[in-house]
Amino acid sequence: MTTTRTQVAIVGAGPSGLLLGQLLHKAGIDAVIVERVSGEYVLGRIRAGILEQVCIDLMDEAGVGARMHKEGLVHDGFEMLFGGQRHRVDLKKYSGGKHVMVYGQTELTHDLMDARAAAGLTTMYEARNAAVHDFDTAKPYVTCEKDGQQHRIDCDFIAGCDGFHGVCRASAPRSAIKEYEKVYPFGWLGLLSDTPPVNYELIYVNSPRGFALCSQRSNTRSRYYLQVPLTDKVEEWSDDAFWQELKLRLDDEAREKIVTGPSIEKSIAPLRSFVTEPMRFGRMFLAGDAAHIVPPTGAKGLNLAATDVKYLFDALVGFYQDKSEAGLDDYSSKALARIWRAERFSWWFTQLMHRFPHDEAITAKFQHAELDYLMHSEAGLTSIAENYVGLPLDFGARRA
Ligand code: RFL
Ligand code: PHB
Repeated sequence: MTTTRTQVAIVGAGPSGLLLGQLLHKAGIDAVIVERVSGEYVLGRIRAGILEQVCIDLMDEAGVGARMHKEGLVHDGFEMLFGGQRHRVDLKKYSGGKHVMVYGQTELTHDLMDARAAAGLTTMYEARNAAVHDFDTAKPYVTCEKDGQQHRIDCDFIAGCDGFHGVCRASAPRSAIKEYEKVYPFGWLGLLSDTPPVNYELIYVNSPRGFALCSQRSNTRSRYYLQVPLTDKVEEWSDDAFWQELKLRLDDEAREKIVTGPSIEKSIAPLRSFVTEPMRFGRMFLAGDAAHIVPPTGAKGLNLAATDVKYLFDALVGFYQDKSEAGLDDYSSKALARIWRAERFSWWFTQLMHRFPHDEAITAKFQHAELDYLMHSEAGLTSIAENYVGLPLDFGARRA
């Protein structure tokens, strides 16, 4: 058994863990990250694509924003297609000048990994059987195995950044935790291809055949999604079948313009809304997907993870630099207030855009009427835009 000591032991090297590690490093706080899989495996997961301003700002605060600003695509709006017609949501106009940025989770993770490696910071990849101990005391620790060797990491705090299937949330006492969950009766089949995007801005589609999304990673790389039944298997979907179905859900202009090509990646993601309360258990704090999941319709998952990290980082800085526990005490309630707002928006946007099994014909009519109202109302457009670009970090406080 080797024993090391650090201030913050972080479980999970996804975006949450890596961003927290980088921010702490910049503030002179020591952290060790323990990750179950390899770095290549983490980078191979194709996930989020849209960054809100708070996430962009955090990458800058962590000192890793240079490539993102060079390569990221600024989007001032997106389009909604329903009833054969496209309508634009002008994010800039309706959110007081804000925008979002197209920059894939893979790229963001890459930048954080590179910065961590360049600073010589410790990430234990392929660490098996991680376990968290004594977080109800002032001397918590993490254990794991790597290359047949047992490791123990003594720390002041544990950051549970280990995603939905991680060990941290699972180790919290059942009597102290409450979980809220909704599983949707469909999934998203995603396809990545080296073809130019069909449109500069994203197109969210409500069609009689189900939801579709035209997204992208760059000017030469597209990401498209189709709502599919949960029973579908990715192997059953040839590239040709995917393109054919996507075209059926688009409008004439997009159908004619779309450039198809071989997939680089294809996968089905289930859709879920999930929240854990609280997010603190003594000296263990959950952040990101370890504590909550949103359906991807509002592009909120990665951005919410980033704001959890911001709140946790500020709380840890308060502890180490100002000897104050106030931030740590407030972390859970502050993060959860923001999380529930994003959960509400993601759930609402999901039910507005998808076909649910056993829906009556009237449901599609209600959806169209709501979409039609939203696209022609200043209040409706403002509501969508301010939620999509991300509510300000002090949202509740400003209106209290
Ligand atoms: P992650 O990215 O899941 O990272 C957690 C890390 O913890 C590791 N881990 C462990 N390490 C050590 N010991 C253990 N016992 C461990 N158990 C797990 C894992 O290997 C992993 O590396 O969580 P994090 O960092 O909180 O980041 C959150 C984001 O990844 C997530 O919110 C988004 O990707 C959600 N999401 C999407 N969000 C969007 O905004 N737009 C999207 O299009 C989108 N697509 C997706 C998604 C999430 C998906 N998942 C989780 C199934 C598509 C998928 C398939
Ligand atoms: C993506 O590009 O993967 C993406 C974009 C917007 C969403 C969901 C996913 O709402």
